[in-house]
Amino acid sequence: MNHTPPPIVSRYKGNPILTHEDIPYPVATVHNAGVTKHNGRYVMLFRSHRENGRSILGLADSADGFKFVAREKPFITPATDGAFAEYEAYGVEDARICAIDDGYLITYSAYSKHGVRIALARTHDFESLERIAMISQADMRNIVIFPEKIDGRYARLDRPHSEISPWSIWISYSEDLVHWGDSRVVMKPVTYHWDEMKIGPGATPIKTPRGWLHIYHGVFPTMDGSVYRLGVCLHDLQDPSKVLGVCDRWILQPEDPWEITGYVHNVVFTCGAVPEDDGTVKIYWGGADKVMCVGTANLAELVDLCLHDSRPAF
Ligand code: BMA
Repeated sequence: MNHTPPPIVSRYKGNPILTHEDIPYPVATVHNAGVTKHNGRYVMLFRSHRENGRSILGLADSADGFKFVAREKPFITPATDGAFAEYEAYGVEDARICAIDDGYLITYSAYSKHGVRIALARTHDFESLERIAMISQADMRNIVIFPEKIDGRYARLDRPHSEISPWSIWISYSEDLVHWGDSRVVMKPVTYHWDEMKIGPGATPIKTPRGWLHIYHGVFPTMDGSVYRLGVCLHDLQDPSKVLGVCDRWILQPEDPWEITGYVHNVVFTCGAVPEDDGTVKIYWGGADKVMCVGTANLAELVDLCLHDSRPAF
């Protein structure tokens, strides 16, 4: 008898959907992509390691969200002049896309000899890009911006580093997208739990009738290195600093060969998910920091898991 429960996330049979072999310029990996819909088509902003170990961001387009074609040239490479150049010199990584106002905000990790911090840029058409500001100091990764203002302010989930506490998810607010503050911690790893080592924001939060659904990553340390998995939590619609529930279980863990072995083994890592009109959500993840994968889940089921199979946010 088979006692395996049906998977929460159904993997697409054609995974991996994009690899370095599909890219028309030399790269070693394709992973950790932000994804959104623009004019009815899917746009994927993926990260690639160059063969010097530093990363750039490229674009791929799709009509159905499964079959993507990469563009001829990368979209974001480290700035070579101006205020951003000093902080992007070691590469740009892990972009998230937030559709808001009349365009798309892009947050990405900027690496340099000064550490890692987050840059904010905007596009209206995925053809041209305007860099807006560096929106954190060093030691911050994984910023996702809520796709609506809350009480007149932009809101974001972020992940500062800390030596005292395991790395946790915080919330911050801004009136102008440039200056952020009013920060407080909203969710922490739980000891001897699948996410006990660190957690970080994943995909741009999705609005549902019962709250903002956030797909995040959690890390567990083992004798064989760390394992990256995905989980879900739900934030209050009016006050997203309130976590209404965190699903006790992971929703996705490395299982396919290209998730177990690659550039960094045992990693599934998300930077983007696209909700569909039929109540499903397409979740995109990097497999082993090497390839891009996609799977489908039911949004109401994910919300139920947060509310009815939950562990404390702290
Ligand atoms: C994190 C980030 C991610 C990466 C993950 C697994 O710290 O660097 O970009 O996917 O590690 O290597």
